[in-house]
Amino acid sequence: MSTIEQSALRGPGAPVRTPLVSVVIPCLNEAENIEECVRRARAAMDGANIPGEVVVADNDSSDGSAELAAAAGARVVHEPRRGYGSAYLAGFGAARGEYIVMGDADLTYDFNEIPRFVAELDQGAQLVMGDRMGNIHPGAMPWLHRYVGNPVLTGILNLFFRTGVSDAHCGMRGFRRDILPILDLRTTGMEFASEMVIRASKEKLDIREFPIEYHPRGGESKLSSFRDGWRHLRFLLVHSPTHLFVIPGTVLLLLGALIMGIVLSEVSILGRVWGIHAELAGAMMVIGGTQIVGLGLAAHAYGSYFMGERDPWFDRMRARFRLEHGLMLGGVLLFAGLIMCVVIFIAWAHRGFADLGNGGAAVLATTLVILGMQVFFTSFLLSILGLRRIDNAR
Ligand SMILES: Nc1nc2c(ncn2[C@@H]2O[C@H](COP(=O)(O)OP(=O)(O)OP(=O)(O)O)[C@@H](O)[C@H]2O)c(=O)[nH]1
Ligand SMILES: [Mg+2]
Repeated sequence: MSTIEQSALRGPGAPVRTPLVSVVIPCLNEAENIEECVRRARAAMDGANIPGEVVVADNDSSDGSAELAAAAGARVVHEPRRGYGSAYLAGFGAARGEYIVMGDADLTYDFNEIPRFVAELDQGAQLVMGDRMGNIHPGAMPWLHRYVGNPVLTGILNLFFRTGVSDAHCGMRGFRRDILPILDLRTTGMEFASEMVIRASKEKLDIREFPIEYHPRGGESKLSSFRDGWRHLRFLLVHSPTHLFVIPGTVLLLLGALIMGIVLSEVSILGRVWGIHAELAGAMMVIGGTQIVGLGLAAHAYGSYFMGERDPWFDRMRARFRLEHGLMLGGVLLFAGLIMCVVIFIAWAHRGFADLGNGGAAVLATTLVILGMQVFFTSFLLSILGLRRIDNAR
């Protein structure tokens, strides 16, 4: 029996101690729309016989939105700290329903969809996302958001985190309230929308979606294209050290090594043998790439050891490589570089300290010395980051 049916069976006179659904609406100066939003949310639940409440999380509105929401029948919670995420966190904290349905206070979302979200949750979904992309009404979303911001940011989010969600910024969603401790949401701004999807996906929750309509907004938009777009992008990058550091660093390192190999083997490419300038560029890429990969490993270690993140890739690395492997590799590179320096010096002495040669070997020798130091000391850093682990002898 569905939870709606169970609740309906309690009958109109029976006391319903906890509402089944809390519709939570974040609100910042939405006097033009908030009453109608509350009324529509209420009507949708009453019409479907869903016991529920409407919670408006007011972000210190100065236009009387909070009073209007309360007069329309909402329970109002006040959150003085500005931001879409802050408002939602306050609203979630006050919600009492088993399910929470989220929607903006601007009449862009159709609250008649509430029963569909509830039905999906009843059937076992833990997070249900609306997908606006095929049903955007004229004037509802600016061109820049429709064709650039939303698809690009959703594309990056899915590339990094493989959530499979079609419209990661859709503000109408439903979820079971008991997933909140699992999600452990923290962000305060618009990036809250991304955080929720990424956390749910990382925790392998049952995420479902269905198409909904998106209507033109009443009142003034609170979204700032570039500031909020950047907040989303920044969130995606700092939560994926693999894409921020490890992949770009590895590509740079391999490309640099290839260029150095071409120069040192003196093969003719593009009609000429490459010289010391190409080798310097290659060396710069190898050194920079190694540094970036090292930072990525440290970021993975931080996430895994200090943030308690599940990180199968890093766990596999840790199982395969111990501190001593890194020290050995660093030591070998350092030793090879130093030996080359000595050889160059002896050859120079043999020439009576006159001609130092074209410098090609010296660039390789210094690159090896720098790499050796980077690998040696980064290995120690990774080991230090893991000191608090029980199996900390790695
Ligand atoms: N941006 C923002 N929104 C807030 C804040 N506090 C509450 N909100 C509410 O969060 C919801 C989302 O803001 P919107 O301006 O609708 O942003 P959006 O839906 O991405 O953009 P539009 O398509 O223009 O509506 C609205 O209901 C706001 O009233 C805040 O500090 N900043
Ligand atoms: Mg909106």
